[in-house]
Formats: sequence, structure tokens, C-alpha cells
Amino acid sequence: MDVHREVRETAEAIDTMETRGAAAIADAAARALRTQARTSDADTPAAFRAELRAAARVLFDTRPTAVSLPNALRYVLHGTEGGTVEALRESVERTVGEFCARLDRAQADLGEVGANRLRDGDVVMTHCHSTDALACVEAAVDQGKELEAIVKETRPRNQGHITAEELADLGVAVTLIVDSAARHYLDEVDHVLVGADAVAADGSVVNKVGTSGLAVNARDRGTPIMVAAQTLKLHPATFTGHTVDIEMRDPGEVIDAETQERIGDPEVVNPAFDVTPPRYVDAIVTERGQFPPESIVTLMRELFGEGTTRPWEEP
Ligand code: RI2
Repeated sequence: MDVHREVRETAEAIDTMETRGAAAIADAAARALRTQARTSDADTPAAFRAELRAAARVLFDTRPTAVSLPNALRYVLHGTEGGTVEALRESVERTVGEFCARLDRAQADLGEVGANRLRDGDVVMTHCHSTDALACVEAAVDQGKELEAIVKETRPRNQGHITAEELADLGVAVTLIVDSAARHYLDEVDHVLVGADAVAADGSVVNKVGTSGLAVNARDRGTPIMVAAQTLKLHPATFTGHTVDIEMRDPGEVIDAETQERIGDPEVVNPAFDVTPPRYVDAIVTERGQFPPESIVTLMRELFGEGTTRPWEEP
């Protein structure tokens, strides 16, 4: 099957995490499908659709946990209609345009909702790098609130560094800590603020590994934990009992081969995500308002109906 070079490059960039973050992955995947459609020389509608599906498969096979990826691919594939190749091509163009615009709007709306939870002078603790979480801080700063942040570096890839830089650009005073210092500083924190790669129907939050331990510690210290997650992160298949696959990444991200060998060649495992049970989460902030985790299922029913075939579309 003729999958365009740019689709393979996008897949490679997602796989190697050059393109990362659930929202950015969804945006890149939708745009890659548009490139496939624009450049397709399929001569029948069936061949065109088959090409699009093949491209979607290449993108889908990159990272298993962030549900924004399959949600984006389904949105484009289901939105593609027409009886001729030209009509189908135009339909992909329109659907991808709508999708990307909706992503941007959703994040801005979510930011406004999340900002209402943040007061002037608050200190937030972050884990990893989430554009949804940063949208809340940005909206709060735009409202004139002064915030401070304690930023966990987030081993093994130190994505907290990206958060530190972006928060500093927003004028937020940043303190960077190693992950294991989080509990030590939780007493000084008003909110733990994280993103999500997937939210299950029972309100469990799948996010960068270390989130669940942070949430348990925060609960113990009485620090509220807010999760910023556009509805694109809601996982429709969890309605029917499916669990979310946790991506295992290369041990080389944790330790270099030489050091590994020197310390007795232990087995090294590198799960990218973990699952935070709903009882450790205070609020899930979406572009449709904020929800206690236990009631996210109501929003999912409203958005998806009982079915799982057409996720992330308006009812
Ligand atoms: P936004 C990231 O995963 C982090 O776990 C982050 O919390 C989540 O995606 C959501 O990111 P990774 O792709 O969509 O860095 O909020 O493994 O940007």
C-alpha cells in the first residue's frame, strides 16, 4: 500500500517522541492523514479509502497509550464522505481543518475552566509536560494571577525541563526538583496539576509514570490534585471494560548500556505511564467544565452515546 513518506516520518517522530504530548500527537496524526489524501493518486474511492486506512494504521502502531491518537484517526476516517476521489479528498481536507481548529479551541476553553481553580499567589506542582495543564496556568496568568511552580524533572526523559522553560516564559517563578523530593515539598503546594494521556470511564487517569505515586502522596498531605484533559483524552473503549495498554519504552532511556553492564547487568524496565485511581483525583478539567472523576462517565455518555465507534464527535 502506498503510504506517503510524510506519514512515515510523522509516525517515526511520534515513535521517537520528537512529537510528543497527547494533543500534539493527535494534531500531527490528523495532518499526516491530510497529506496522504492530498497526494493520493488512487483512481477509485475504494482505493482512496484503503490508502487512508493504511496510513492511519502506520500512525496508530506508534504509541499505544495516548487515546488521542486513535480518537484523532477515527475522527478523520469517519468524517470522510463522498462518492468520488475528489469529493473524498475535499472531505478529508475539511475534516482535518475542523479537527485541528477544535483541538486549539478545546485547549483554550479548558484553560479558562482550570484557571478558575487557581488563586492569586498559589503554588502548583507539576509532573512531566502537558500542554493542557499549562493552558490552565497561562489562562490564570492572563487573568493577572501570580503563580509559583515546583516542577518535577520527570525521569527518565526529564520532560519537566520543558515545563520549567515554558512556565518561566509565562513569568511563573519555577523551582525544579528531583522526582523523589516531591513529597518533601507537598506541604508548600496548593495544587498538584497534571495532564493525561487517557481517562477511563471509571475516572482513572492514565498519565506519565510517577503520577499515581504523586497523587497518593498529595492525598495523604491534603493537597488537591487536578487533571487537565480535553475530552479528546476520554477513552471510549473503557466503557466496555477494556483496559488501557501501558507503553513499555527502551531501557536505554533509563540507563546507558555500559553502566548497566558495570552494575551487574540488571534487567531494566521502562513503563512510560501509570494509572491513578479516581479516589486520588479531585477534579478532571475539560473544555466542557470540571468533573469529579466518578462523574466523567456521564460526560462520556453524552459525547459518545453508548457506542465506541465514533468517539470524540459532538452528540
Ligand atoms: P498534553 C504526555 O505523554 C504526558 O504524560 C502528558 O501529561 C500527556 O502526554 C498529555 O499531554 P508523553 O507523550 O496533551 O510525553 O496535555 O509520553 O500536551
